[in-house]
Amino acid sequence: MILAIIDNNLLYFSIVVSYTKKPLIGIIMGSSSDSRIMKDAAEILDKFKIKHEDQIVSAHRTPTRLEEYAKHAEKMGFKIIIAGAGGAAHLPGMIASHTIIPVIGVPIMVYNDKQSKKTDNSKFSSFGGLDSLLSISEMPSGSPVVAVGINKAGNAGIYAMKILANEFPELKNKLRQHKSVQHDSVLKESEELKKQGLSKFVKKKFK
Ligand code: RP5
Repeated sequence: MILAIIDNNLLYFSIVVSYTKKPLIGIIMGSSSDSRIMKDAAEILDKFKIKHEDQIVSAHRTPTRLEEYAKHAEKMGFKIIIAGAGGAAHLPGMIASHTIIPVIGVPIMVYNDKQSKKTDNSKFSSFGGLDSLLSISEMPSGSPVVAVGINKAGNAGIYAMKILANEFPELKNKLRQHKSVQHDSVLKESEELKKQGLSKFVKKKFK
């Protein structure tokens, strides 16, 4: 949509981008093994009809691609990049160093999905994801990346929506609705707990 804005007798034409028309968020992850966690970000964005483009970009295995991706993201006009990585999680920080687009980092606890022998624990994070969290959050002064909790990709999706809501006011109502659904579901569970008593409630809920 093109809007004409009259300000002090000057006529400006402003292009208003709808949040439903083109991808506004780039979701990237260091490996296909991160996809099971990163899908939570995609799911929340899909639920609120926010388009996103998803790719695998590895800071260590595809360093030149990482630089190309930063250019691609700027060209695409992404407003936010959500970047997930495990272990020595350099992807969010390195992407942030190549672009001015805000980056939300998702620290991922490394699993051993790709191991042929599922009993081989060699790829399991010895640090429970803290390695990744610190790699993402401890960026040097002047080069910030925000980090959500370990494996909390869904929160990255919600936070991205909150940033977008500054530009697309329709999203503000959707975020308010989201809060109210959460509120109601806590009340409903509390009522059930009160009615059934703690022991029965736990048995039923976690059987
Ligand atoms: C990181 O190494 C990735 O982000 C992933 O979390 C982890 C393990 O990757 P794979 O060896 O399973 O591909 O760079």
